[in-house]
Amino acid sequence: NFSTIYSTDLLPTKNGEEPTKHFLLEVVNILLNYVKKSFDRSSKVLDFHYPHQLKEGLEGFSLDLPDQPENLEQVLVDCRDTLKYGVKTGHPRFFNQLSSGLDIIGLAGEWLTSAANTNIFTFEISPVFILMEEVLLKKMQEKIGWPAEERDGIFSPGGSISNLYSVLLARYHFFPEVKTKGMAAVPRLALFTSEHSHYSIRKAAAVLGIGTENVFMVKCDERGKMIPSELEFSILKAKVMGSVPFYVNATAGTTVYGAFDPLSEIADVCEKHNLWMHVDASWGGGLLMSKKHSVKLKGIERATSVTWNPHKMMGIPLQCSAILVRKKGLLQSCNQLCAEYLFQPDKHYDVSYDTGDKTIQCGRHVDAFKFWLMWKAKGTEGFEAQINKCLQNAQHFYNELKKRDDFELVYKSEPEHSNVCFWYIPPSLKQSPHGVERNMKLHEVAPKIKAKMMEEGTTMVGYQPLGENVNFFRCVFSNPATNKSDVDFLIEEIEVLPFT
Ligand code: ABU
Repeated sequence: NFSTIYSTDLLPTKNGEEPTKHFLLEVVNILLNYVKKSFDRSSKVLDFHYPHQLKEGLEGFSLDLPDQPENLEQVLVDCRDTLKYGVKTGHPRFFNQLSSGLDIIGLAGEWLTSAANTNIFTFEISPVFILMEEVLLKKMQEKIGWPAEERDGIFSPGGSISNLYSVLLARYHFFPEVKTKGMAAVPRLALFTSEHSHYSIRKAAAVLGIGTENVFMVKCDERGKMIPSELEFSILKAKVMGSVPFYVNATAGTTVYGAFDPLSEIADVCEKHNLWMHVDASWGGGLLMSKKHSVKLKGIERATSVTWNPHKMMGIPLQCSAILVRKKGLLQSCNQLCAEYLFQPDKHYDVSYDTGDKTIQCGRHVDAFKFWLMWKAKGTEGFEAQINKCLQNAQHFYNELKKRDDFELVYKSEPEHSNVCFWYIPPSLKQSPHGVERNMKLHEVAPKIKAKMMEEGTTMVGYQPLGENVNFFRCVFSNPATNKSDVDFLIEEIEVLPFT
């Protein structure tokens, strides 16, 4: 009975050990139930409620914060309800996001990390985690294929921040005076990324004072891959306009199509024009773990920096992202400010392990441990097997859609990554001639089906327009719990969900 117990009865209160144990065991029970439900195909992916319904409060679940403490019975109800009204991203039928899945070892790693509750800026307070981060960065850089003496890197809070680091480092590499003198000391810069690349490159240009107008969006082919001759054309155009090209982002696994830019050809262009080559492998980096699929990233070893998000294809619990750099010492010189209360140079150990000053943050969450623990538990082969399985699911889905006349694929070639993009063509549109009118109607189909899907809670898949293409579904597979039967379920569900 927790109704008479309050947080003040728990440790470190005297005699708090027993209530603490019972409370935490009850929390574990709630979580175990959630884990079981997440993998149970007869349970829903989500129990959807609109914002106003959640705000109004549901059956004893209120978001309001009290002045008086609530008892632990209520706290446990709040824990249960928070999970009940959330989205089960570990459910085998959740296809909505690039990051999904519920890995038990990863979960244990996250619990342990929270219990340790430390900051990974210095060896002083994170001795074990700092060394684990170093081990992981080394393994990832080995997969990329960089020589040991040139490698550097750091974990960061997500792919967008890792990409921001790459632009920051490239600018500092070419114009180191920017750190002290600011943009007044820098000419008008130009950077290049494909029209299918992630918006974080443009965001980095905005945040860093370069300006989004100085980001050249390079044309892609039908498959969403950057066209190297178009890159070269854009570089020459920028030069004619009086700008100074300095940075190219190539994408290994675009967000929507899952396309891989031709990295070797892009590297040739970068070499020719002396530009920094970054590879945003946030999504595609995981494929480096697979002997079968790593060939899709051929040329990544020629990049100067790489973003890789293990929280996507490798299934590490959010968040886990790394910026990897092939210029040892650059992160430190670019970002260090030597705060004396943290980074004392006269400590009694090798202070190069105080990695915090390489970053643009001060406090830093430990994202390394859960990743390290999962690698221990699965081995490289375990990651390889789960990634191969996800790509097999995508291939199966693509093959099934191809057979049906009520689905149309957005790009015709086979998936390279685990993204499959498609339109559902309802009976009412089957006979419509292709053209503006049909497109206008088709544009409304995916959002309507998605709304129904969320209300029913049976599955979740994303949609978006892209370029000339009206709204289409993007299905992605990153959850190793998903089987072919779940893929078949999605197809049937889209066909039977009534929408008007
Ligand atoms: N690039 C952030 C994640 C995007 C997605 O899950 O669709």
